[in-house]
Order: sequence, then structure tokens, then C-alpha cells
Amino acid sequence: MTTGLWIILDHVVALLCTTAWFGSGVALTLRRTRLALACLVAAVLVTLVRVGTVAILAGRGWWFAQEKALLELPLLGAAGAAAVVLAGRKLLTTRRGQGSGASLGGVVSVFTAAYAALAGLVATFLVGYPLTVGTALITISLVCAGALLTARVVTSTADNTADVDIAQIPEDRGAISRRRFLAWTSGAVMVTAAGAGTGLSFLPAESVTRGGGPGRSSRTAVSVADLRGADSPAPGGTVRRHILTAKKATVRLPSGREIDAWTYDGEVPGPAITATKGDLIEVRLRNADIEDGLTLHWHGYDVPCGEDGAPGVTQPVVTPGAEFVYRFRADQVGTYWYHTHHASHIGVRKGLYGTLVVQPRDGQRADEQSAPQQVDLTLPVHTFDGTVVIAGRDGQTEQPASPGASVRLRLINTDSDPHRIVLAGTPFRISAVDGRDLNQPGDVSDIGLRLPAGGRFDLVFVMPDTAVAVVVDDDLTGGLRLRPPGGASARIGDTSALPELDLLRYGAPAAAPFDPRKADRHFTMVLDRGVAMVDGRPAYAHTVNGRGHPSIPDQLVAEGDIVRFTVVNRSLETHPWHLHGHPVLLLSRDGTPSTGSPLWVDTFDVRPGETWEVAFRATNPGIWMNHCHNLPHAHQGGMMLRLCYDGVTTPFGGSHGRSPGHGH
Ligand SMILES: [Cu+2]
Repeated sequence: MTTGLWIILDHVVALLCTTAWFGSGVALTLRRTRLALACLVAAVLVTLVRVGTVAILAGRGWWFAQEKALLELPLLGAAGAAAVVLAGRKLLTTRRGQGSGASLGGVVSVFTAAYAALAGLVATFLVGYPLTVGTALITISLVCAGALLTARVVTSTADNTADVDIAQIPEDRGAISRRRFLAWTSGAVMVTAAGAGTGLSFLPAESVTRGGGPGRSSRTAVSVADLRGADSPAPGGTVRRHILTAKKATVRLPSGREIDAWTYDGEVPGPAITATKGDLIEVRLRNADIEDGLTLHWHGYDVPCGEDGAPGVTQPVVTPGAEFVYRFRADQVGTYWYHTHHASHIGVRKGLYGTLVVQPRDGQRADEQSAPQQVDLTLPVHTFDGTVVIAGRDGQTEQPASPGASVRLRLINTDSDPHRIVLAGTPFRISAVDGRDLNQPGDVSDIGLRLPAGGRFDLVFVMPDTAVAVVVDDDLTGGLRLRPPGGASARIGDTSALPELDLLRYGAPAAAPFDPRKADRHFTMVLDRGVAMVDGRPAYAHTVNGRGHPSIPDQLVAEGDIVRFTVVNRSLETHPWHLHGHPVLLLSRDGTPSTGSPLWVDTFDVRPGETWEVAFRATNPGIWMNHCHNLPHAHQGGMMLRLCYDGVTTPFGGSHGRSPGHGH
């Protein structure tokens, strides 16, 4: 069973556990002795099952179980044991026909166990990992407050009904004043503890984590504003100049449907930018009427930091009437894309994206040279109001392709959720992932491919005599059909049952350019949901190590470092993790090492319960966004932090920067 399923099962058991303890408490107060006993037995059993599920989660990784093992279970265990002793014994004697079954201690201890179970569940959902002293103090105080309040209610009810059995009110005044003193003192202690806990949780975080490496050195500072791209092409290259004007536009899709889009140049997707390796790409971005402002980020393209398009970090946001010129050499061959990085959960969704494809300089790739025809299609997949639009076309589109033609389909996921891609009708190879060629990719067929948000696959095959279909999300009414001229239409069966290809086992291994075991720095990012500050406001955030942007500490690296990330997903949603400026090498998933071709990616999908190890070499100085590419998670939810090179500063304090006062 996957860790994701164990997480869900543990939540279900925790819920059952809470219900059973509350059930027992309520039945006790209602004098339903048999029911109370049954619920108590059930509660104890479910609590024991919970110990088992937490133990299994701990086995999968301490991150998954920390607050459950250190806070929830001890609290529940203590209260539950008291309940068994105080209420259980009484209930058993009652079953044999003596007494009413309820006692003050019994009722209070059973309810306290119920509060402990509930508090644990709430702590998991609201706070999660890591457990802090503040959280622990607040939780314990709340449970104790619940216990005291219950005792108060039970005694006063018993006073009113003159029920000696349940209350066993001490008669002498001395005892009453002792009880009052005890109640006041414990109340005061609880309030203090809760206050201290709350105070502790508002303490500012460390502004920087070093990942086990040295701290900041005294080296001379470089500003990101000076880390700009080359201003001339490589010998033999040309300059590719574009002016992109961002504006709102009504775009008419082939089906006749109109969408209110935000566009680069009135088009969705924006103008395709293409180049040959060594060319200089120069893009002048102008903003006509996007009030929120925007930027251009070159997704997966390792441009110098000043060209990266992170507002408030590498440049100011481009407001209406303003412009920004991006200039860099096309040194990386492959399939990439560009999009705004400002409030991108709205901007990209509404259409501020386009494609970037760089071809090798020395003509075709070896395997494509002998082909009579070449078909090279760039296919960004985007969803507008629930409709999948491929390369600007909705519905099903057809494309002619001669038998024997060498075909390359460049699929780009410009959405925030993964897409399932099936290429039906021919065996094919995944020749590149995220723009980088794989080592000895083999032929596959009848298989589903999971394309993470922001990711790219280059699918390569020789066109057969019959039609070929690209099916997205198993929807046979849409997608793309390649058809030999005069050939029959593709007859494609249901694709939803096809298994998913595991890229970590695809292709042949090859030596890495560095030894990832000798990492200079190692950062762990535990992804979760919880209450945290996001951009100065409390939110039910998507958190990294319990915090939201911009309160997540910066990760400090030095140029030349080998850096390792452990990314753990405790939440119930997929997080496509994306580091700017560097591809990362996938090392392992859930402890199982990658055995296929080296996979250098800029986005990897961390599904619920998964733990990924990745590594990269810090060779591109700058201040880089490191975030979830589910854009609402990043920009609304706060799942975004920065990787900072030692000695690099930014003059732009803005939306992606740390809060004022944390500048460098
Ligand atoms: Cu996410």
C-alpha cells in the first residue's frame, strides 16, 4: 500500500477513534451503560489500531508521523488509560448490577480522551510538520481546558439533579475551597501555556537555512540586476528579436468558442519563439493593459538570473505602459515555454504563456536524417474553463503526415495539474523530458504518460501507414490525429486502462557529472497544508516545513556546491516541484533509486505520501524561485521559497521577495 493511502487510512482511523471516545462519553452521561461500555471497548481498540497506523507511517518516514507520535498518541494514551481505569471499572461493576455506571472521574476522563483524539486530528490538519513547542503547548492546554470545563458542567448538572452517584460532591467547605483553588490554578497554568504557545508560533523563522554548509561569506556582493545574458549570438548565430505586447483579448477558438484571455500579442498561446543553438534571443515585453502587471519567465531555460522574470527578485513587475527587455543566448537545445511569473495563478491560466523551442545547430538529429519528411509539432496543452486546448485549438484536430515521416511531438503542460498523455497507433520513444535528451530511450506502446504541470515530453516515432492519435486525459473526443494523406481515420479504443510508464526505469543509466552522495548541502522540504501566514495574512496555506511564502527561510548555496533536496509530500494533493535556473537530477522516489536514463528535469511531480531525492550542481549564480508549479498552490497558497547564492543581492523588494527587513 502506498504511503499516500496509509495517510488517508490513518485519517479515517483517527476520525473513528474520536467518534468512539465521544460516543462513550455521551452514552455515559445518558446512563446508557451497555452502549457506553461498547463504545469504550471500541475506542480502546481503535486507539490501538491508530498506534499501528502511526507506526507504519513512521516507518515510511518520520515526517509522516512526527506530531502523531510525539503529541497525539501520548496525549490520547494518557487520557485513554485514565478513562479505562476510572470509567471502565465502574461500567463493568454496573453491568453486574451495582451502581449507575457513571462517576465524575469516569465521565471527565472519557471526554478528555475524546478531546485528545480530536485535538490530535485538528493539529494534524491545521499544523502538521514540524511539531513545535508552541503547537504542543496550545494543544495540551486546550485538552486540559476541555477536561476542566467538562468537570464543571458535570458537577453543576449533578448539583441540580442532586445526583450523588455521579458527582460525589464533597460536603465540607474545606474540600470545596481546595477544589476551587485547584481549578483556578490549573486554569491559570493552561491560559499561560496557551499564551506562550501562541506567542512561540508567531516568532519569526530563521531567514536562511544553510543545509549543512557554511554560512554567508564576506565575498563581494553581486546584484541580480547585473547578472544579465550575453548581448551577441555565438559565431554563426543570428539575433531573434520579438516584441511581445501583453494585452487582454477575446480569442476565438476553432470550435467558435470565445474566451476572454490575457495574451502576449493577442494570441493564445503567445507567439512561438524558436531559435537555433547559439542564436541570441531578444524579447521586448510591453504591457498594454494587464493592470496587475506581469513578467516573462523562461520555464526550464537556465538563463542568467537577471533574465529569469521573477518579480521583486530579478526585476520589477512590468506594469501597464512599462517594458522590460530579456536577452540571452540560446545555449540549450530542446522544448521549453515561457509564462508570466506575477500572480501567475491567474495570468497563466488566462493565457499569458507561449512556447520556446531551440533546435540543434548542426542540422537534424542523426536518426531523422534519412526520413523523407519531418513533422515537428509543438503542442502546449492548456485548459480554458474546462476545455482542453492544444496549441491553440480545441476539439479534435487533424494533421497530415506521410508514412515514413520522422515525427517529433513536443508536448508541454502549461496547466497547474498533471495531464495523462497516450500516443496510440504506433510504438514511440520519449526522446527528451523537460528539454533534455534521455539516454537510450527504448520503444514503448500502449502506455500512459504522466506529464507534470510545467513539464515537457518530446515523443518521437516514424509515421506508420495508419493514423496515430495523441489522447489527452483519456478523452477520445479531443486531442490530435496524425493521418497519412488519403488514409483512414484513427480508430482508437478506450485508453483509460493503460498502465503508466515509470520514467525512473526508462532508458539506460549513465554516469552523472557529479557524485550526488557527496552533497555540500542538503535541504529537506516537507510539503503539507496548515494554518500559516502567506504574504502577511493568515491562511489555510500550502506549506513548506510548516510555513508559507515569504516566511519560508531562504536556502543558501555557494557557487559550485553539489546540492541535494529531499522533498516529502505529507498532504493529499500533488505538488509539481520546480526549481528555477537549474535542472535537477532525479535520484530516487520513496527510497527506490532511479535505474533508467539519467532524468534531468525542471519539474517533478511529488504525489501524496511520496519522498523524492534530487540533486544539482549550483553553477548559475542568482536568487532563484523554488516552488510548487501548481500555480494556485504557489501564488495563493504560499508554497514558494528562494534559493540564494552566497554573495548575490537583489535591489527589487517586491512580490516574490522576502518581507521587508529580510533583504540582503
Ligand atoms: Cu503544490
